[in-house]
Amino acid sequence: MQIDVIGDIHGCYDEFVSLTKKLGYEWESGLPVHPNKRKLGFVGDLTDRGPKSLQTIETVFSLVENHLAYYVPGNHCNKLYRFFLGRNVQITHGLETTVAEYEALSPREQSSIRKKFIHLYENAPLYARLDDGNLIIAHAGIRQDYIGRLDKKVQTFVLYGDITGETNPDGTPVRRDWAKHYKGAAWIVYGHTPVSKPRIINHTANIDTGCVFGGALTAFRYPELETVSVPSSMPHVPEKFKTFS
Ligand SMILES: [Mn+2]
Repeated sequence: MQIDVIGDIHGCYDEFVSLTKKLGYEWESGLPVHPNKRKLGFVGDLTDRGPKSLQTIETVFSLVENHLAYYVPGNHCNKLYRFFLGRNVQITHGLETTVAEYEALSPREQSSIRKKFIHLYENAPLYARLDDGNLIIAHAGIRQDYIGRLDKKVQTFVLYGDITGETNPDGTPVRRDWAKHYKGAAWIVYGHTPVSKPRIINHTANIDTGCVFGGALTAFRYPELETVSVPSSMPHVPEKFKTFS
């Protein structure tokens, strides 16, 4: 199969459109369609902080419904899902921008987008195993020995990364560098931790190049194993980008 996996969009819809055009997708139908029948993949975190979260949901929903894309959820998707279910979630960490877009809609439009997102989320796998297991898309990645499992431990890892439960001095969770120790043959394509350049090691590719923090939006092309990026229009927030030793 041929697929272009897109990193964390976080409402940066205009960059998403630019990236798909750079990858050769055509928008005549209102959706990005590739003349060579390539598909799109999404690592999750479609919404929050950026300007066009709801338009991003609309487009990804339609792509998945039309079998043009694969989507797996991120931690921001999980929180938005719980918000749409009416659960008592904190409207923080960027969710406030998505909620503000939502609250500006008419009740009818609210109902439409809420139903679409709930449908998208409830029908998404925790992570996607594609190309006979040679390609895995998982929001924060996945350890080799977790592949095939769906239990709570794996859910936490896939949505939040290899967290220790401790926090850094700046309040962010401590995340272990699982990719450094990955020894599998399958390619793991993921996002979640913003990096200034795509980080490709040991058949893992972190393609969250921090678009919403002024970095870039990146795609990983499979089976070519190449990345393609477009610059962000957002202000640059350098402290949001992780560096690895
Ligand atoms: Mn995330």
